[in-house]
Amino acid sequence: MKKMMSFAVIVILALCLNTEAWAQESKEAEIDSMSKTVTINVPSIICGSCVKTVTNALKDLEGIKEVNIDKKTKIAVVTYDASKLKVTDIETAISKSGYDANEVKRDKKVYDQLDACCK
Ligand SMILES: [Cu+2]
Repeated sequence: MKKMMSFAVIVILALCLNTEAWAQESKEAEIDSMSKTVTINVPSIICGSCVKTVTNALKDLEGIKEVNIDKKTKIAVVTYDASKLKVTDIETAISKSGYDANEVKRDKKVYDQLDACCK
């Protein structure tokens, strides 16, 4: 009888641990499902310095996970947390760093202060 009891305790413990692991997994999946990737046209990107400026501006935003800007295609691929940011937030941040983003025009004051090679 004693043996049966301790066996039961072990089984219950094992079940509890399993449930915990499962809960953790589904939580991670939930976080992941909020992660979105968007492609944004940044036609006024010219050089590596432009790429750096826009990348840094985006990385300052809370919820940005990854930024990849191709200066040849002038396309930014941005992965972000959709529970924290909208696409318009990303476009606005790019505009505020002096660059056009999709239909959002750049902030002219910031553009005027960009390095000469970036205009
Ligand atoms: Cu540049």
